Amino acid sequence: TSGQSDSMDVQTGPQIEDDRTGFSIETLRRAIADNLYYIQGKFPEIATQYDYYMALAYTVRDRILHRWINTVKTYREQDVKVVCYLSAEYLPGPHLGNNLVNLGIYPQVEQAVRASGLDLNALLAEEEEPGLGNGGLGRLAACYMDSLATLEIPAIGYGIRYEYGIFDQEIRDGWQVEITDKWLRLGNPWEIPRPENAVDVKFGGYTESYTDDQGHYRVRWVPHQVVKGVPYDTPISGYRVNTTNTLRLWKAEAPESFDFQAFNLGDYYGAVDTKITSENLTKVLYPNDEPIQGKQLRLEQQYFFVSCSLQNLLKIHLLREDPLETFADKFAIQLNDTHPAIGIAELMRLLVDEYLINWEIAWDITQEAFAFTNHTLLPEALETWSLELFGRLLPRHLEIIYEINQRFLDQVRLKYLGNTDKLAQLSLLDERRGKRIRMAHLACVGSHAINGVAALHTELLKTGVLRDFYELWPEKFSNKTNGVTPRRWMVLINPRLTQLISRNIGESWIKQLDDLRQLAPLANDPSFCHEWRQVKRAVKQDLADYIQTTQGLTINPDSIYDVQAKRFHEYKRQHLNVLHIVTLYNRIKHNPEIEMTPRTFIFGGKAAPGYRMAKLIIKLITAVGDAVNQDPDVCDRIKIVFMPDFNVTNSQRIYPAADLSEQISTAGKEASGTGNMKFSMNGALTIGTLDGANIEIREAVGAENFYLFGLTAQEVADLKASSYNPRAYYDSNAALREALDLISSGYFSHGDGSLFQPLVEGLLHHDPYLVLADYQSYIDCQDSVGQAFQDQETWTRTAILNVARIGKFSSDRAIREYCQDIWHVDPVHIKLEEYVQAKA
Ligand code: B1H
Repeated sequence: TSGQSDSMDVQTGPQIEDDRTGFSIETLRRAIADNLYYIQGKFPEIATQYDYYMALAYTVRDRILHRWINTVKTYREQDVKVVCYLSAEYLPGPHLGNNLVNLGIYPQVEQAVRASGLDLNALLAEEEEPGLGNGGLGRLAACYMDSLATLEIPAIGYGIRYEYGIFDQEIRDGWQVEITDKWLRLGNPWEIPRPENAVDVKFGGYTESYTDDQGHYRVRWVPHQVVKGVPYDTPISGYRVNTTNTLRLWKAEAPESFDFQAFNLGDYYGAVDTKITSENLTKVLYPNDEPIQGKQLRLEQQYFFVSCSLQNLLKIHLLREDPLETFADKFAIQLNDTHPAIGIAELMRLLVDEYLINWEIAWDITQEAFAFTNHTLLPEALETWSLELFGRLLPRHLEIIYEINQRFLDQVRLKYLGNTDKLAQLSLLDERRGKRIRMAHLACVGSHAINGVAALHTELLKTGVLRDFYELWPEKFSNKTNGVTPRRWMVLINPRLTQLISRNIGESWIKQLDDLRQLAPLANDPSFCHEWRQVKRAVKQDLADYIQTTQGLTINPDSIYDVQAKRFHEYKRQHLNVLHIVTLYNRIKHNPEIEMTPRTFIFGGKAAPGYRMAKLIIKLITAVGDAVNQDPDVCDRIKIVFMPDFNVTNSQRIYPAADLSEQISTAGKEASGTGNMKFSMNGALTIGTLDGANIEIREAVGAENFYLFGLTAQEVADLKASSYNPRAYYDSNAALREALDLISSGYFSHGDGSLFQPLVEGLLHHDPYLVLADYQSYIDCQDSVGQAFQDQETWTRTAILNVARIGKFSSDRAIREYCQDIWHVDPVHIKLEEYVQAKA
């Protein structure tokens, strides 16, 4: 497709410029005023900034709707193949700014807002982001939705409309406190409810068999409860194309009929009760990143949104008057980890029980339709459900899983005659530890494609958790290294850098990120390097101003901004970073005159509310900060900042300002990481281990432009196998010993030597993530970072080369690979019908 004519469509717009589609500054200004009056019901004298935000949001939404309707219409008419992304989490971030970028109307809107006597940045700041995810997995889904639309791929994202998303984090007395996220409190201008497309979802009860008219044996599921799923649609616009895909999120409600039944029986409270318990289903997101919580409500959420989505797909398919046999030619369903893997059993149930298709045909359709992405190797994150709980909630699905398993194991038996170990290892049922269903096994058996999210991760899947499946079906496996969208993570959040780049190499890189390569020769151009440094300096000043206003802390924009921003988890090793800080602090205390490159250590991230060690690490960071930031001996050579409530909105201030990106997980533990890519795109250098996508980033930018330290995944495995003794590192390393002793002594906890004991004792006696083993290598590497920063010219050159070579990590590249290798879908160009015609 030609990008040229696409943008022409957008720029020219319809012939008739009316208040709902026009792009001129005057039309936009009038539309905002109109929406303030007719949507918010306010006049300027009493309107708040939020009212104006809403008026503007609706103004932008109107312009999107026109494209959205054309998109849906085109998909319907052209009978195209559609990607269906099933994910329990989405972290799209604030919509307004992103839509302005993608529609190409940022400058016009800025002026229209100014003409209304307002400031666009102030209005953008009013938006509450939908925090419908925990971390990388949910954000990846959002980046993929952006790339799908930008590449003009027909796609629907299905998920859950949690009423309360990920909690807001506050820091009180240095500890994390969780605050309920009431993101819908003031309304959501980006969603359109579609109650007419509601579907029923069954739970509990029992199954019974019957013989149909033709004498076929059939099964019927008699549920104990029915919940209604109501879809709420949000438009996802592509960059400078008309394609606008749908993010369809399901809300649980009580079916009306149930209320009436109970009411007629005089059980008014019972009826209200049904309503309450139904609505509980989509009330709140489970806030655990990685370790899954095997709670009944969580399984209910998973089944609820998957059943709604698959029923919806079948309805669309039949509306198009396509025969069921062609279902997999029209839909490619991607499972974002195992959270929606129950979809495999649900599609079988719908086809076999409800649409009366025979098992073999239904199974072919299912396997052809589904594909599965694994996102973690951590054993505590591998989903299993007890047979007891599962059978009570989904009795029919349990039978279907037994049937799938029996047929699968029959096949395995033929291949591995007499090998009962193989059968036990591959089975969908884990017979040890009290009979559990292995969701990853269900996902593998029911899918035609299985992928990991970075090269190392995929290799470890093939030799580790999924090795038996790899041996059985090597052709199903492939790697799809993650990517992030440069529209949000460069253009939107770093306008200064964007302008500098585009002024020098044009704008093609925004859609073809590999074009950033044209920057490489400019790394040797002193005036370009000078401008680059000015941009970085200005962005660092912005963050310093923000930290000054929000926390009253002064930081030095000429210091190294050394940033670790991600969920708190022991495997991500924020405590290794702290050991470095305490080591530097000890050096200063021993020798106050010591030469040291000034550093500002910036942390951000949430801990799961029940994860005590992660919360203690947050407390340690703030405690060390309290001591070090005050200490006159330090003379501002070290500053520690904890930025509360790390979410998409707040992260957007952080990535552009970083000099150094901390990617220091224990090798083999971080499946990919995506923050690593966002930092690099904005010109930070990485200090990291050979883990996840770090390895590929290092290959892309060049080993000489990347700060590598630590054990390899193989060395980690070997060391753990040979009875690792962390205490030996403590005994033999004076600086390490001193750092740990200072923490134990109560120096950072008002003399309370017990506070950080669990942390220090854990490191000395278990240290499952090899913090002590990697300590010295990390310190040495950090020393060379400190040295290198002294030479600003070389540092800048390295930063430019990082950006010039980061093209691979665009989510556009990742999505193109999924389209070619797994989904077999093609772009569909959306032409913009004239508005008047479209309405008629
Ligand atoms: C990732 C999760 C995850 N992997 C369970 N697994 C969850 C697992 O609520 N739960 O139960 C929630 C999240 N998240 C992350 O996925 C990886 O750790 C990152 O390395 C990776 O970059 C990201 C996207 O692939």
